[in-house]
Amino acid sequence: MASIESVMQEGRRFRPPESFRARAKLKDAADYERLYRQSLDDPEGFWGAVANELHWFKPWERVLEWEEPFVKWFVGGQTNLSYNCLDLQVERGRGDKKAILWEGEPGDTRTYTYRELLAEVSKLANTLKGLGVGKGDKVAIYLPMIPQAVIAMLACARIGAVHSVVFGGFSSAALADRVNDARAKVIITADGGYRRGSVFALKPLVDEALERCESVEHVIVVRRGENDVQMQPGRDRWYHELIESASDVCPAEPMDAEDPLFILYTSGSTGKPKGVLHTTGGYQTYTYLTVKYIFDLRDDDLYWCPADVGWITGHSYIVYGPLLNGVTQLMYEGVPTHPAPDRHWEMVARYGVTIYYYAPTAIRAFMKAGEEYPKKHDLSSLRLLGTVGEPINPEAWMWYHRVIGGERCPIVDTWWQTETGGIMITTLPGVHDTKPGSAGKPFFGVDAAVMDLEGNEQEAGSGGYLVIKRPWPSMLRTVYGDDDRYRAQYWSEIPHVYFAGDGARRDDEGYFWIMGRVDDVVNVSGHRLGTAEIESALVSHPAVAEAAVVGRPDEVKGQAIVAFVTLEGKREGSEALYQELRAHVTKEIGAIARPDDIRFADALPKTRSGKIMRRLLRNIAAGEEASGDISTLEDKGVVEKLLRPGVSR
Ligand code: 6R9
Repeated sequence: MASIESVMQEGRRFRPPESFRARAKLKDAADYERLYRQSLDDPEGFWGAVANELHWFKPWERVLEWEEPFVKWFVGGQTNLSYNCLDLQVERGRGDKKAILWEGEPGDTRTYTYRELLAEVSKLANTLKGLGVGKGDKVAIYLPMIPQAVIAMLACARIGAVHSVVFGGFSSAALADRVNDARAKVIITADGGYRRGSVFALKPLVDEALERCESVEHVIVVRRGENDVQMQPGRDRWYHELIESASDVCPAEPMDAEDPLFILYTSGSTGKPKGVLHTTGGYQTYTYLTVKYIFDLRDDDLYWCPADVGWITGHSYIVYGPLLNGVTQLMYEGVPTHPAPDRHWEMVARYGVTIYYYAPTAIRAFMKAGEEYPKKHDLSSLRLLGTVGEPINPEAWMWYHRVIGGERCPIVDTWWQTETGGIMITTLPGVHDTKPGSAGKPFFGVDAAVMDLEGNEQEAGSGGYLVIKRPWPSMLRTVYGDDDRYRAQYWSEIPHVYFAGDGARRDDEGYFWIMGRVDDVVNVSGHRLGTAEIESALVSHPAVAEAAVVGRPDEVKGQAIVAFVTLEGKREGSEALYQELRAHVTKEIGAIARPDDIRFADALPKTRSGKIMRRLLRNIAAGEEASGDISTLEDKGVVEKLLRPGVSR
């Protein structure tokens, strides 16, 4: 809470630097106001015009059909995202322009022009077709950050297969759950990839997952780590062998605007991750426009978003949005601190990166490592910075502005979600003043508000729930296979509006200040995790009777994971069990979900109706007084014990 209060008192603001504004696509508040008004008054006219900047095989009949909570955009139109990312760029004279400058962690490099990328994508698309993959089939992608991750996504989009990218840091169990939920027919993976100077294996995790997945017929394996892997005859094939004989011409399949493009799993407040479903026409239109205006792209920019394609940021702002705009981008395989904490700055200087878009947690880690690292490099090529994934505290914002941006680069703090598909709230870099800690204003077409649970809009300055009052083009269409869950989760908490799950307030200039999740979702280093998921991983261990997981404020990660655990029978907590439970969660979900702290308790604080009092546990985890109303607590002795030193590991 302390951090929220300090944000509410934040009064600093920064004008767009004149040098930036002079060349910006949009530079006046009036431009923004006019376009924003138009986007709300005439969404069909506004989005129709934007969509027409891309290629359509067949024009749509209607721009928008809304039957709450189900939306259709560009009804009857046919298009293809892979076509728009590749063929269209070649047609527009960008064939020889570099699309991707890739660098592996060990320092090896590879580049693709738009024409070369089109050829590679077509080869893999033909290969997939040869394996019997067609329109509507699901393909799981489980890869390190190598160019084949982008190629695989575009190859799926080209033939109308639906991709489901699973972050390479997820465990085999998490992979199996996702593969089974989508009933994927093919998995595209690699032997391994580089991370912190050594190879991590992926293929063995796929082998393990596949013991539980019946839908998978083929596994395509990219050679990257050169680590030993077992290839199962008939099922597993090497990528390089398969594409060798494939034709590099593969016409893009005309897709209905509402045909599914991808499923991406994300955590919610209940145990099972949700398959967020995005479709084709609206998603491409929205990601295209957001990149164009929010990153204010110019043809000579070198754009870099060092996220992973396993997250929505990678989907929308590494793959689709940037390529739809014909940008040249840098892509990097490894961690920012290898071999030293200046890896990113060294790369920014060496390549001449102009736009850099990354997570607050990384900025806080860079800050902690010390400004001598960025200071070693010439960062003068940078002209625009961005952040995504979690609230940025004003101190980190100021450091980013001063040390990385040299006080000359606007910062766009972009609020959005897996479900929203694209950036929803941000400043426009040539238009708006920035205020450290505030994401800014709604993007075109976004009718955002702050409400109470009854649906009353809150006055400026008052906190409430962040909602969106009408559909936008890249809105999720449903939770894959579960329309009821979609309706219940997003369109029922507050009547007739999209419920984002974040707390927020709006100031008297219409700037939004996001205050973090209001549900049981924790944000650890920008990774979104459901506490229920981690709890269910913990209780699947035989020693654990009950578990409650909460977030605790953390200087670098934003939030750290604290688990309160009661044990079966007469078992006692110990260092060994602590390590064992951490390893168990890593195996069940992945290292990103590993608790930072496990407190062994005799009992968990519960209300008389048996609900675990999470708010109280959050206070205890944060080392705060157990404040607030504990009158419904069943056994007050439980809290006293939890507060006493010695109960934690
Ligand atoms: C894109 C992405 C979504 C959640 C969201 C919110 C938090 C994202 C933010 C931010 C404050 C920002 N979040 N951007 N909070 N300011 N600029 O991160 O998607 O992984 O689905 O997470 O992240 O809490 O609800 P996702």
